[in-house]
Amino acid sequence: MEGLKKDVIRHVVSSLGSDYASKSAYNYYNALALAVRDRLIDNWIKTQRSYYDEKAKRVYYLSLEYLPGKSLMNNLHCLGIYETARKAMSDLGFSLEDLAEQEWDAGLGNGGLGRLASCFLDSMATLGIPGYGYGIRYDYGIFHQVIEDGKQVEQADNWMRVGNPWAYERGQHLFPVRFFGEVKNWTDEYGRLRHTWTAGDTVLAMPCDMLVPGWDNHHVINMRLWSARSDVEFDLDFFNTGNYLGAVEEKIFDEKISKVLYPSDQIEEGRELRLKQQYFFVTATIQDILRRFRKKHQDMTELPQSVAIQLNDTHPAIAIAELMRILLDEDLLDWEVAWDICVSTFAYTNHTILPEALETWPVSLLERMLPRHMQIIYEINARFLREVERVARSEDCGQLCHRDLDHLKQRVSLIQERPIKSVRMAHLAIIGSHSVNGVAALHTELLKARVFDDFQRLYPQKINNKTNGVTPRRWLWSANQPLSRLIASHIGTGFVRNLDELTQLEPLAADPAFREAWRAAKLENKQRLQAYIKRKLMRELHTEHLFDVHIKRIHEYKRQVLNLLHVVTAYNRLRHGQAADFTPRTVFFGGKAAPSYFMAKRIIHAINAVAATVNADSRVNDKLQVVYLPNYCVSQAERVIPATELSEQISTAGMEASGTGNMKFALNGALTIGTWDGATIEMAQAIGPELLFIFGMREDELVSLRQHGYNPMLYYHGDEELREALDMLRSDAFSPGQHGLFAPLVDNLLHGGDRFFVLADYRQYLGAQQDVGRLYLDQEEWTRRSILNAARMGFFSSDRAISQYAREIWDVAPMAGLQNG
Ligand code: 26M
Repeated sequence: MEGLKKDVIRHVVSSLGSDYASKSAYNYYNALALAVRDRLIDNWIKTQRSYYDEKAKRVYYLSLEYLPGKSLMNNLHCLGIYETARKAMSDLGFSLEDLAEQEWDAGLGNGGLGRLASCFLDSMATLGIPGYGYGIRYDYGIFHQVIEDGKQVEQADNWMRVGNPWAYERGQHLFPVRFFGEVKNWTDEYGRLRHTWTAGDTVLAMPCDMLVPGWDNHHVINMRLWSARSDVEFDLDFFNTGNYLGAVEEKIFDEKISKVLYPSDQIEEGRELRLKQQYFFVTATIQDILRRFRKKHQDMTELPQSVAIQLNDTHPAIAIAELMRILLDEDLLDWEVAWDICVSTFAYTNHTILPEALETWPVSLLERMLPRHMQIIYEINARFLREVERVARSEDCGQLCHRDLDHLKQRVSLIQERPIKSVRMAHLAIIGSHSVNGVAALHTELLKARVFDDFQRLYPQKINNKTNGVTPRRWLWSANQPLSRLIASHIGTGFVRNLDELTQLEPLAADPAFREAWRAAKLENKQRLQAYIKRKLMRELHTEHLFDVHIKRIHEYKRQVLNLLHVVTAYNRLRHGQAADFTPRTVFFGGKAAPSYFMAKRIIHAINAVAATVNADSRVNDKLQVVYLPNYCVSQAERVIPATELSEQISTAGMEASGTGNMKFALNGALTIGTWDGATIEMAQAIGPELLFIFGMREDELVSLRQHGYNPMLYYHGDEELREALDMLRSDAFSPGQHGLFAPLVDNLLHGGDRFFVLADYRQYLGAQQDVGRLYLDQEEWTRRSILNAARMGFFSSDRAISQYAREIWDVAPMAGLQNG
């Protein structure tokens, strides 16, 4: 402890240039972070050396998004110095918890996809897998959300304004990135046609490294984020022409590339700068991968034995064309050889089946910005379509007439003709990879049977499932110390590394003393949230209420509106005196809407309007409260999830690829109210469906309802409570003086086809909520179920997920000797 104290004081003085006697929390947080980083870097260097020594196969995880959140507490726990740090800082006059609050969340992602990437890095480090995360260091992460007059307002997230003590910026290791220009043809010594991409604009990519430690094992891996730097200052011509201000303007223009994270998920916007971001990040990453590879290899055909590249959705899929370009134009390999290397190296994970989220880029844009890549994509497509024709003809399917073959080719082509000629990035990713995986069992089945059915027939071995998982280090041990300590006092701490060990809790579910201790831990978390809400929102929570929580991105398919209709109905029952047996509850909502997503923003407004009405109504507000948590983010999730008793996972069946929040809640002892969707299905199977509150139509039932003609009006006319709730929303019951404010929301349900079947599931949802309320009155039974839920969550560790990727996709093994310290 004395060592750490000395290091902290030294950093306050010599790294931060401050007087250690002026006790600024900000300085002491930064100094502590630097002292922790010192302890990580030694292990990082040793880890990297061991990869070279053992000629280990490396895994590269390419993702446009990461959501690490705050690093301090997690790193202290992983290094096993949390207690030491707590005492050291307390000696210096600080509470560690307060210091940790000084850190800004690294919010370099939108939601599930980005957080999954961060959980996966944690698991690679813990399992001792030679992994690297590659991404972009956005200057501005996901926007900061404030709620003004009930509406979302976005503010810039300048997360590095005060510096980032965790990152190593490596300004000397720059990689060139080219755009635009033209392709020149030439003939090589064997008379083969060759291509060279020349001229165009050049930007530089600067690496920033953030270290990711494993749990108690001295293994530290790297998240390398690229930041755009102009090459103007390196090119004296720019200044020598005398146009000084012009040169500086160009510098600013270049550096725009890594300026901001696009704040939308599920909706594709097709902006030119977004494509620039993708290629910028991809080419820098591939250059870095090949640089490392070439240190020990000359023969490029050995690449797949040394390197696995995982594409996190299609966002980095241009990497396939980029690696082809290098192998063809720089290494001068033959097409077939280069293509085999690519397919054996790449693997692709799909995270959504919503059609509006499938990425396409206009051919005209690609031709201009990346002319050589567009040529290569055309060539990939031509060869692929010939192959499709060959397979289709060779197959013994007499029914396959030419007409069908033409249709098949149109459907699977990399190029889509309408509405404008574009490249389908998912098709590129599928053809260029040896593995295509979905993120939960149902999701993968839907990929095979619906979205990518043609590819499933062409390559029956390619599509596979890897159900998502979450890291128990952050989402149980670090976020929920009261519960973790209780668990550890009965079964030891092995569960942090091997989550299956939680099954040892099962017998304790029958033990009244353990149940009481479990409830006490939960209450402590509820009180901690209560204090936080009081501080931030100046509201008083009732900790004896059932805490019912719905936090995630705001999206129609996630059906926050269904939850809201339950709240309005509960409100009406209470007002009308028809709810004598109502179990008091507080309903929490939280989440960001894409700034361009009109309906999602209106949903936020509606939630806040209902909240204001309910909370102000003294007839009901001792029994029902609604809280909107502004600026939902990773560190907020870490506070809210441990305090949650009921987890809302109520997406339209078939639409949530997996969900990972669902796992974090159950791991922390919340019960789930949910639909038969995503990984919630597998959770129900692992836990026992009778221990969750499952309701609603299933995916196949929705397909047939859609086919037979779904008429939301039938539900409106047939259900008095539903009609009352919708009529209130449409009138100005929740928006006094602003008539029609929420009409778009209601119209969308009644006259817009209710694409997400809110009305179809309403009555069943109310029934399930009734069951929830009733069970909560029996605290012994509720607690028993809560314990069993957590006890059976072992499968949903990201360690299990990563082990499956390593074995079944990457063909890598954990490093010997590094796994256990
Ligand atoms: C696309 C174009 C332009 C800008 C942004 C995007 C974009 C960004 C993120 C599109 C989709 C994005 O993420 C999708 C996502 O988060 N999917 C979620 O992935 C989780 C991890 O697998 C799953 O658990 C969720 O069910 C799934 O919705």
